[in-house]
Amino acid sequence: MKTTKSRDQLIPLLADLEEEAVLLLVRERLAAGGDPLQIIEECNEGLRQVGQRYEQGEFFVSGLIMSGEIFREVVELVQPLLAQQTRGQSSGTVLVGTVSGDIHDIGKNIAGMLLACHGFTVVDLGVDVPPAVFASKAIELQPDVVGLSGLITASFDAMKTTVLTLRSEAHAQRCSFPVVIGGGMMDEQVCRYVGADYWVANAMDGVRLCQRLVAA
Ligand code: B12
Repeated sequence: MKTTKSRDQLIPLLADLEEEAVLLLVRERLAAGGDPLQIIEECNEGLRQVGQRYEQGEFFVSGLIMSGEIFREVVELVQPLLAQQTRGQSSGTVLVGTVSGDIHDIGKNIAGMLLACHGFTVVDLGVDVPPAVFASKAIELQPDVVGLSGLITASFDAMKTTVLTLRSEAHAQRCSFPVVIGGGMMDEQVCRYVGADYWVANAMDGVRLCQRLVAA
């Protein structure tokens, strides 16, 4: 069927770093009324395959950079449509950033974009954010949720230190914030190790979780 066929096309095209063909296909699918979230999910899978090929020595870091660049261009194409479709009524502030030592920001940016499309105020601290910066910004802003992003194994310890710093500063100020960790490697075990309250490995799950936390 049509959807299955184009899904099959987008993932391998991205995994093969076929920039022009990926962008052409995304434009065509959007023009035909394709679902922007579905496109992002497929690109996610394409990037996962790029990561595997990098691990297997088939791609170098330049391949990772190229895949990130293609995904950034895809996000530029889908963002206006997503914003139209998802304009939500939620309110609440989410403080996000990629933890110290980690410069991956595509997933964080997508999560931030989707949260904003659902009515959240998103304050983004960027990448390689030191624990003390997370803590001082959280104390200053009093967000409803703090979201830490991390894609590499080394991020686990950075997240752990960030959560500890946040909690001790917040305790001193007699306040508290739920901490959500996001990233492809996040699971229950990592969440427990890091000391966070929640984990997500998908931006839409993050949006739904933030909605629940704000409603509560
Ligand atoms: C693109 C990429 C890069 C780009 C990043 C560009 C950028 N601006 O982000 C560049 C080239 C810079 C890069 C560098 C490196 N990378 Co890299 N990279 C990737 C790659 C291919 C894709 C990552 C990505 O963007 N995925 C797509 C996004 C959308 O997915 P995501 O981040 O998981 O986000 C989703 C969810 O997790 C969630 N989410 C994420 N964050 C948050 C936050 C919140 C609050 C919420 C709610 C949700 C949420 O929402 C998103 C959408 O659903 C991955 C492969 C992979 N499998 O992920 C490797 C990968 C992450 N990189 C890897 C490595 C090793 C590196 C380098 C060390 C390589 C090197 N030798 O230099 C460096 C590290 C530099 C550093 N200190 O950070 C490894 C990590 C392995 C490990 N166990 O540590 C991976 C897994 C590749 C691999 N299989 O080996 N990389």
